[in-house]
Amino acid sequence: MKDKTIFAKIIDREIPASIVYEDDQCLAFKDVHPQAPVHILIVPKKPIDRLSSASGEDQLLLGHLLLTANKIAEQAGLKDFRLVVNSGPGAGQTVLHLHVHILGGREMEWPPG
Ligand code: DGP
Repeated sequence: MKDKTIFAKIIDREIPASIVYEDDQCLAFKDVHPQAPVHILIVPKKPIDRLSSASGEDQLLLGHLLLTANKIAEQAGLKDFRLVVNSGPGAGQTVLHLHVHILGGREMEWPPG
């Protein structure tokens, strides 16, 4: 069996996190290294390692993550916000458990680094 990622341990309450939302499919918590005044991660409870590993059977789950991001951003008081999904180490993914970053509370620049 593969080693549990840090996010799987947060989902299983083996390590603490500042949780802001939970339902049967996903958990959202504050990023420990915030890159903006609001920086929240949404992770599916299903352990998909990266976006490019998701398949057709994950279609509803992926839609759920985006609609949940809307809800969490609204709860956080964000009118405008950015979602980021890094898929793979070359794209900056450091934790190999699919997650969506919600960033907001400051002006965003483009292109991202
Ligand atoms: P990424 O680079 O896309 O894989 O983003 C991983 C994010 O996870 C990064 O912004 C920092 C955050 N992170 C890493 N370890 C922990 C942790 O133990 N707790 C929390 N809350 N966030 C973490």
